[in-house]
Amino acid sequence: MEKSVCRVSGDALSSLVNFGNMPLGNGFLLPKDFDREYFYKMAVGFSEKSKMFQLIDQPTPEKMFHEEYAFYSSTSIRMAEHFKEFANSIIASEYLQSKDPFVVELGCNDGIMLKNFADKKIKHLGVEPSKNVAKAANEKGVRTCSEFFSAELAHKIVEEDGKADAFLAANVMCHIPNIVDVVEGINILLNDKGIIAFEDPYLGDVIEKVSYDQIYDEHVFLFSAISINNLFSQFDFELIDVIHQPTHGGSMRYVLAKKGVFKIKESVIKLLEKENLQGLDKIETVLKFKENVEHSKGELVTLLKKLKAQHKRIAGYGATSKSTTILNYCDIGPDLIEYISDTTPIKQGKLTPGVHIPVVPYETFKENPPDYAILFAWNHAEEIMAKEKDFMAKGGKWITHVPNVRIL
Ligand code: DWN
Repeated sequence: MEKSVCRVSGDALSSLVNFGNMPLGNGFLLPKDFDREYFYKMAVGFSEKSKMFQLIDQPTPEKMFHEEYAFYSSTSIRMAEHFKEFANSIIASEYLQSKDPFVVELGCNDGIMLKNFADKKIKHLGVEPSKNVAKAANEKGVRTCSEFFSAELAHKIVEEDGKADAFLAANVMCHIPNIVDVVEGINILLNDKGIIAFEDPYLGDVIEKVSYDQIYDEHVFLFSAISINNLFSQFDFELIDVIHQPTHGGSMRYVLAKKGVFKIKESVIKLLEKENLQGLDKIETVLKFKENVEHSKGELVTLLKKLKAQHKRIAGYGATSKSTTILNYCDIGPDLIEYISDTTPIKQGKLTPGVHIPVVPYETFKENPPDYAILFAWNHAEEIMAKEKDFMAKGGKWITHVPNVRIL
C-alpha cells in the first residue's frame, strides 16, 4: 500500500480507492504527442485527523494549468446564470456593506463570475494562473492577473489595492494542493470583517451518487463542511453559512468569516449533523464508496459491451475532465465509443487522454448521431436534454452512470 501525507494535518495517508494509471483530466492530445503522454497513479486517501478526502498523488499545477488549458467556464449558459446569481447574492448580502468594496476571485477562469462585479463597477481582481483564460477575462473587462495565489501574492495585492472585503472562488479551492498556504494568503488579504465564499463539488453528493468521475488530477480534494471547518479554524475562521448547489452534480457553497464576527446560520448546524449521520468523517464511508465505485465500473462496461454486441453505435456527449476518469478506470476506448462530441474548439480534432477516443465538434453529433450517447456532461443534463429533443425524437438514447448505470 502506498503511503503519503495529508496536505492539511500532515498525518499519514493510505490509499483507499485505486483508479490505476491515469492521464491528465484535460490532457486532450494529438497523435504526435502520444509518446510524451503523462500518466500518474490515481488513488484517494482520507485523513482521520483533518477529515480531508484527497488524492494521494497529484501532478504539478504547471502540468495541469497552462496556456493551453482546455476548459472555458463560459461553455455553459446555465453556468453563466449560476455565477450571476452567486455574484448578486454576495453584492446584496449583509456581509458586503463597505461603501467601496473590493472583491478578489481566485481562479476566475474567463471572468464568468467577476464580470458581474465589473459590470456594476465594483472594484475587483481576478487571480488566474492559466494565461489563455486570464486573457479572455481581461478582454471582457475583468481585471485579472495571471499568477498562482500565495501568501506572497496576497501581500502584493494588499500593498497595491488595500485589504479585500470578500474572497471568492468557484470550483477552484478543491484544485489546490497547498491549500493551507492559500488559507494563510486569504488571512493576509481580508480585512477584519472580510468574508470568504467559495463552492466546490460536494463530497456528500459524490458518496451518495457514486459520482467517482469527480475524482481526477485537478480535484486534489473533495470537501465536506466538517473538513472545511477544520481547515479554516487553523486561521481562526469559521463557517457562517452553507448553501447546497445543484451545479456540477451537487456542490456546496461555503461562507466563512473570522470567529465571532457574524452569526452562524442554522444551515451550518444542520449540515454538520447530516454529515455526521452520513459518516463523512469516517474512513469506513470511503471503503464503502470504493465498493460502490467497483460495482459501477462493472455495470457500465457490461452495458457498453452488450450494446456493441448488438451492433449499436455509441458516442460520448461532452469531453469532460470527468470522462477521463471513467474511460481510463473502466478501460473504455474507441472500440466501444466511436467519438465524443464537444463544443469547446480547443478540444476538437484531438483525442481523449489515455484511451484516445476522437473528440469531434458538436455538429458531428447533430449530423451523424449515434444510437446511444453517454452523458459525460451529466452535470449539465437539464441544459442538454432541453436542446437535444431532436436526438431523442429520432430514437437516440442516453446512458448515464449516476447515481447508477442505466439507459435513460
Ligand atoms: O472543476 C472543474 C470544472 C468546473 O470544470 C475543472 N477542473 C474542469 C471542468 O470539469 P469538466 O470538464 O468535467 O466540466 P464540465 O462543465 O462538466 O464540462 C462540460 C464539457 O462538455 C465542456 O467541454 C463543454 C461540453 N459541453 C458540450 O459539448 N455541450 C457542455 C454542454 C453544456 C453542452 O451542451
